[in-house]
Parts: sequence; C-alpha cells; structure tokens
Amino acid sequence: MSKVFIGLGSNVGTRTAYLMKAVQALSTVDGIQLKALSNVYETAPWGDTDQPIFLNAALCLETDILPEVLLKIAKQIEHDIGRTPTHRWGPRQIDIDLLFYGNTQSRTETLTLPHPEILNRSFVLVPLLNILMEPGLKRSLSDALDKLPGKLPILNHEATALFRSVMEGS
Ligand code: PH2
Ligand code: MG
Ligand code: MG
Repeated sequence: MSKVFIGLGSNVGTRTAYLMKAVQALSTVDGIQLKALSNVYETAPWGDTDQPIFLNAALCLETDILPEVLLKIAKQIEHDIGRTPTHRWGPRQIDIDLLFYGNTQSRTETLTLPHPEILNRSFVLVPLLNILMEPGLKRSLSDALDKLPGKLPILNHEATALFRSVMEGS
C-alpha cells in the first residue's frame, strides 16, 4: 500500500460541502482507505489573485491504485461534483490534486510527483503539515513555509468541524 497525500481546494459556491463531497467520494472508492483529514483554511487566491477566497484542506489515504489511475479517479470526482471549466488558476467548485504518492518521483505529460508547486504554496503546505507524520519531511516543509511571502492560511473552525465529521464512523 502507498501513502498518498491529496490537496483539496474550493472557492465557488458551497465550498465546505464541495470539500466534504470530495472526501466522501474518494473514501468510497474500492481500494482506497482514508487515513487522515487536515483542518480547513481560508486562503488568499494565488496565481490569479482576482477571485474569491479559497477553502483549502488536505487528506491522507492508503491505496494500491496506481498514480495515473488515481489521477483519473480524482478528475472524474471533480466532474461528478460539478466542476465547471475556467481558465488556468481560475475559480473552481472543487480541485483535487495529488501531492505525494508514497516516495514516487515521476514526471509524465499529465502528472508530476511529488506535485511540483508544494513548496511554493502556503495553502498546500499548512494543511499538509497538519497530517504529515514524517519528521524529516515535516521539517523541510516548515522551512519552506517560513520563507514564503504573503498572508498565512487562516483556520476556519466551523468548516473544519464539518469537514472532519466525514471521517466519523468510517
Ligand atoms: N488553486 C489554484 C490557484 N490558486 N489559490 C488558493 N488560495 N488555493 C488554491 O487551491 C488555488 C489557488 C489552482 O489549482
Ligand atoms: Mg490545484
Ligand atoms: Mg488541480
């Protein structure tokens, strides 16, 4: 089994509900076991800054499903939840990104692992640091976070409680 870390984001509509739907959908895929859910944060839009504030979170799962297949599953879930296409870095109902897939390092046309932008984005680093257990990696990600400019993600208590309730009874 590989340990996989996934980043979630939403900045359109019922943001918390979209994040929860993504967790629900991923965790009910055959061969996926949900292991951990991060807190949920309000984050300033990055890239295209002229768009609504995001909610971002991260999760950890275990699976034997291969990375490219998992990516397809994630894209299908985005579609099923109702993601409508916009421009690059534009607003979205739900974004499901593969951050780490075990220790896999790979680069294909569709997928780069680990995700190439992890160290540049506080909206990825902060939730990821919530659920990462590996001390060496935690330290390098914290160091990267310390060097980033801009506002830090802000914990959203209400969204976090709702989001984490998806794991109860599973
Ligand atoms: N996703 C993007 C572009 N910009 N900004 C924040 N704060 N959070 C995101 O998830 C995000 C973004 C493209 O994936
Ligand atoms: Mg993304
Ligand atoms: Mg994406």
